[in-house]
Amino acid sequence: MAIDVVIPALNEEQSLPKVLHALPDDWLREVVVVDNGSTDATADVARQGGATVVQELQKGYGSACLRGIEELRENPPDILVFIDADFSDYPQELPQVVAPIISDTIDLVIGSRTLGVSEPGALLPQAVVGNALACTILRLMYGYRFSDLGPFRAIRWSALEELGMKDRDFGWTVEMQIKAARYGLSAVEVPVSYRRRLGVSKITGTMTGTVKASYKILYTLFREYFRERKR
Ligand SMILES: Nc1nc2c(ncn2[C@@H]2O[C@H](COP(=O)(O)OP(=O)(O)OP(=O)(O)O)[C@@H](O)[C@H]2O)c(=O)[nH]1
Ligand SMILES: [Mg+2]
Repeated sequence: MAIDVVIPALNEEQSLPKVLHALPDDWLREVVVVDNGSTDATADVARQGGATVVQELQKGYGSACLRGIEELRENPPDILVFIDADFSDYPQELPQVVAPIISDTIDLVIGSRTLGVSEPGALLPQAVVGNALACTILRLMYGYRFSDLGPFRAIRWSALEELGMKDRDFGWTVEMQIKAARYGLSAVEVPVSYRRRLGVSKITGTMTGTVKASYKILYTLFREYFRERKR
């Protein structure tokens, strides 16, 4: 099976080389780094690390992920993996994250930081609370049991196309999970490890990032739910 990786990156020159280095090359066909208007050497270090670099001018985590998908659509992989550029995740755990798709009929695998081991202080309290709340709401709505909205995840390409992902910023991760529930995809979680990020936080480590992300995650959950009920 062909496996590709998309890495959204905004000013991550320090951490991105480590992520690229730790990804298991022999498992992968292509690694796409989506540079979202970085003002540092993110694009250069990505190229040096052997990644395909594409630029997305519209800011936002979801925008970057969508651009990465667009890039691969002409010759898509069987499985697409998403991972952050901040070296919080352990890229060498990729085989565990894709395993359920390869060996089973699973469509979506979430790397759960709640089930795995996190370095103290890596998962900020606001992330722990926010993720627990979002996952509880999702369980009440659809009975799908997730424990995290983690960024390290894998999805079967055909399932990804079915979902028609749209979110351009913070709602990206939860959109994928609630749509998976709405469309009845098979989803599982695997434990992943997590450590404190290198470089500067863009989302959870900042006040505005946390407020915007929390709002957008809850809004996305209810929007999708009521859309479904209307139909
Ligand atoms: N392309 C793109 N990537 C972004 C944007 N904002 C954040 N990122 C990337 O998305 C990933 C997650 O951002 P982080 O700042 O680590 O957010 P977080 O994981 O919620 O917070 P931390 O706990 O501080 O790590 C990183 O790889 C960032 O470089 C954006 O607007 N565009
Ligand atoms: Mg992070």
